[in-house]
Amino acid sequence: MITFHNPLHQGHAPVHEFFRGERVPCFEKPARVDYVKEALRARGHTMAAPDVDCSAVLEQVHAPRYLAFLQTAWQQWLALDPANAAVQPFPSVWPVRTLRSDVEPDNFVARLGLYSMDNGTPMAAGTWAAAKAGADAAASAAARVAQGTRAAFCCTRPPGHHAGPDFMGGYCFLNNAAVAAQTLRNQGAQRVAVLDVDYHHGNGTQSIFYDRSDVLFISIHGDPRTEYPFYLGHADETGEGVGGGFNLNLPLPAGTSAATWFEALEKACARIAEHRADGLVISLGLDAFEGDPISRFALASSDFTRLGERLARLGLPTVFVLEGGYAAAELGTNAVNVLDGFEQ
Ligand code: SP5
Ligand code: ZN
Repeated sequence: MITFHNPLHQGHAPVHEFFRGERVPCFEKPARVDYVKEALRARGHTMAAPDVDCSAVLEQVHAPRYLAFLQTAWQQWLALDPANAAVQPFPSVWPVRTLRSDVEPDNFVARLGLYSMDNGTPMAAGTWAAAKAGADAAASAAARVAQGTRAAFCCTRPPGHHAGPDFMGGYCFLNNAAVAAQTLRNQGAQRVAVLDVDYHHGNGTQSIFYDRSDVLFISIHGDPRTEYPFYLGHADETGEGVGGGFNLNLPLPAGTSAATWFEALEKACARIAEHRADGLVISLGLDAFEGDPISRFALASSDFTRLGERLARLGLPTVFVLEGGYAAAELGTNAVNVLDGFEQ
């Protein structure tokens, strides 16, 4: 399968994140994509650099003030103190209920809170460049599919599905899957479906398309009553306005077996067929894997082949976008199993 990789992903290399009050090494690390690229090469997939500038599409899915902030965030951080080059900024205050989110404080860390949903999304010097090149790779994959190629894969990090219209979160900065879906729409698809199979609910993608009927969003994920991102992804979220009925959440309890997971996949596939989608984006998180260190589903590596086979039977032009998956050494096998299952 033609794969668009992100040539700048290694510039996004924050060192630590917070977990239970402790600083721990980042789960979302450059080696993840290196393992996927290694498996792609070993199994004969074609690799290409991004050939589309997604800037105009980014403005269709993200707010201008968020994009402006993100683009220069690291320089703003260094302007406070050159020694900050060796330190990761973390937000400390968030504009929750009753606080104002229409003001943009002069204080950088306060602005970081305005544009973040959590303190679990560390930035580094090359974060903007990496996120932008990744979104370019997603747009490139979608453009290739819009031009008639059956399927394409965007192999990138940082991931994207937690990034909402105007915020980062969950290791995500720019919503690559939303960029892919919007690119398909811009280039002729009438009805797109985004199916998110990452262990975590794709809250960002849901929010971006929540009031739209042209992009159906479906997610199979750990029940947010116990799993991140907690505050979205519940079964009663079905869309709003003309988007009513065009959002389907299929939360499953932590510990769910592969058999039950595939039952949810059947529901998702039935809804995609009912939508008469003419383009499909898969938010391809591999953290439903039984060996994932931060997730609690039980898919085996062979189940990812089965996932690819089932998605192929939808018969749709398909863009795969890499999301999460933290069992780094198995990530290549699991991701490429989906692609090979799709193509066999
Ligand atoms: C793209 C993606 O998969 N983002 C996931 C973000 C999850 N961030 C919260 C991590 C919480 C880790 N909980 C670990 C429990 C380990 N026992
Ligand atoms: Zn995830």
